[in-house]
Amino acid sequence: MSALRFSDTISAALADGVLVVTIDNAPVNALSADVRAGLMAALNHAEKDGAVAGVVLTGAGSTFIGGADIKEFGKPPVEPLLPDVISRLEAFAKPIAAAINGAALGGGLEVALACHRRHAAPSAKLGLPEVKLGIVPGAGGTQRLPRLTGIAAAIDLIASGRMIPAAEALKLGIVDSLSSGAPVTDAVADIKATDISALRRTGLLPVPSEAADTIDKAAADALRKARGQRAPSEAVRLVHLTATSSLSEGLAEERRTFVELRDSEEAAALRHVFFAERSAGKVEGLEAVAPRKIETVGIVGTGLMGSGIAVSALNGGYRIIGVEQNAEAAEKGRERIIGLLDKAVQSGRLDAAGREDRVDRLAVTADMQQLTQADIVIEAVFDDLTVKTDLFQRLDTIVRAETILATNTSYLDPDVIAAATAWPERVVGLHFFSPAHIMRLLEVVNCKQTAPDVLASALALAKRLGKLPIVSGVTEGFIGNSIFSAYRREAEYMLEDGASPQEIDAALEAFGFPMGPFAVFDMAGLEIAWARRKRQAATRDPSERYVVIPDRLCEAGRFGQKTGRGWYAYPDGKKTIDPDVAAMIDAARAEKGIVPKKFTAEEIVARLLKAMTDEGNALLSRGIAARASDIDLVMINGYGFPSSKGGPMFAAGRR
Ligand code: T1G
Repeated sequence: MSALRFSDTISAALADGVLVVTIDNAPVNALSADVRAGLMAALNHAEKDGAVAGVVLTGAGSTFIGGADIKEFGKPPVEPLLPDVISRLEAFAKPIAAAINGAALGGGLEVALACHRRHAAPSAKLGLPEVKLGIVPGAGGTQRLPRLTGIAAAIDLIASGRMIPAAEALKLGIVDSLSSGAPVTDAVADIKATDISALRRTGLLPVPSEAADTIDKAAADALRKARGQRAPSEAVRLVHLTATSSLSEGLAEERRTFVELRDSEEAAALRHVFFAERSAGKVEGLEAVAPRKIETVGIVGTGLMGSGIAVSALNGGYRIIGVEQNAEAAEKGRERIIGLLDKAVQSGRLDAAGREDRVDRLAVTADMQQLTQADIVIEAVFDDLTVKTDLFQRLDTIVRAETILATNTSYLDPDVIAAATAWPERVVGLHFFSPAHIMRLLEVVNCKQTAPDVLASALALAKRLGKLPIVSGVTEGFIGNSIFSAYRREAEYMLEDGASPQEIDAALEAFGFPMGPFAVFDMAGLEIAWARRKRQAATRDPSERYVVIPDRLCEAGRFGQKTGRGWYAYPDGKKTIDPDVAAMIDAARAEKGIVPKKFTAEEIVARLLKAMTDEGNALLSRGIAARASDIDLVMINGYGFPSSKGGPMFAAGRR
């Protein structure tokens, strides 16, 4: 087979009269300018060479094509543009087949859709995830996919941006076959057997007819899930166009919409989040450090947090040894963990075999000696310093020397916990967010004495748990709660200065938070912060402004939703404004001689954003957070900051 090279990333070989073109653009074969130019050159060659009966496109490595090159966004476009390459593919006079060897996403799937045939490896994933970047497919996805799947299925896939396995793509008519061997082999055979005169050009296929209410339901579901984000609703509109417009009209409208969205602030924010997630958990100098082998995870305490951590670890394929204080508590803990697995089965997230496999890997016992088998022990016991240090000192006498000890503390100082043990270098913080089997965010706390390979092991564990690991240095509240405390403090200051709880909440909800701060405090319970404020009272800086209003609420037994009253009243569970709270706020202002001021929603957002970014900048300058984008990810994934705004640091212009 003669090897040909058309660009740095595009090579080809003639196999049995078929030109097999390979895209090799590590790490994900993104459709960079070099890939696009190489593909055009390969097509020019295939067109002229009489020995070429047809073309097969495939990707090098484990990805077919991971999409357009997101790194090119925001830069001047370079010819040939992807839509031009795709139109050329579809109109090609000789048959072209896609051999989908791995993920075909975004522009990658759009390239495959423009080919005349598609053969996928069973392990391949396919999807049009553009809406997750605040854009819509910009190279024919909204116009060609419906011609294979019908409008309703196309709306669901494009508006959700979800990836589907090759088997589902086969069922939907997106691919023509699942390859038992190499997709390239099937694709070459298919090309040789193709009747040139009957080439199927996706864009020229009629849109399959389907019941109007099927389409309407798909559209309604998609818009509901979009929660006001613009890209999904534009995607729905563009897919609908296929029912009434020609391919060229639809492609033109799709391109116009794509360019407009691509240049939007929301798309820039979501691209920031995309790249932020890929740099999270990277610690300079740690790349060369080998993590310790972890297969068995010990979890002391199988309450709310411990059981969630256990399910997360079971999902990661680990063996779990849960430990409780006595046999009865152990049985309760086991039931709690299995109950969570049963919920996953009921919701269709887990099948029966997966449940059985997890139960087989689970043991919950009152015998702490079992932890000699553990490679890491995570404590999820009551957040009290004596309880935790006693436990770690006891574990020192039980676990093996290379076993890692991880504390899940939210507010205690893990350096103090580590210092109480015989080998502080094996202690690390793993601050899970509740519910631990659902929340992706995991703060990995790098204590003063944590050994590099222990930190590397914690990050490897986090990745296998499917978590988003953010490394934090040691400070009270680590990254997330430090910033949330600053946010809460500023909200209380604004309350005292003249804004009402409902005005502050409304402003933040209009900005994109699912709930404003006061509604969040009522949901979480006011007594937790109250207990902390009372603990800190003796050491509080008397010169620091202190707002007594939350204490007044707690002294009146108003702890939030659970007591039916907090910042709001909850008659029959419905949140309502409570005039008693307004009176308490007025009284507190009067005691300080504060004349209440009016604030606009913009002023409220700006002031709370500044409080978060001031704290964020302080954490960066102290080395608690490694990068501004880590802070953005913590606030988006742990505290409801809208990803469409990119996080507090991005929203405030700190990239
Ligand atoms: N462009 C540029 N770089 C990309 C990229 C892309 N599309 N996808 C990934 N990377 C980088 C990533 O930043 C990281 O870099 C490395 O590749 C590994 O990524 C016209 C306009 C393909 C499933 O949204 O979902 O097509 O940190 O850690 O876990 O309509 O990457 O190593 O320097 O995620 O194996 C649509 C995005 C684009 C797919 C592989 N496509 N990528 O996962 O690796 S818009 C997407 C992914 C578009 C068209 C529109 C995943 C993956 P670094 P990774 P992975």
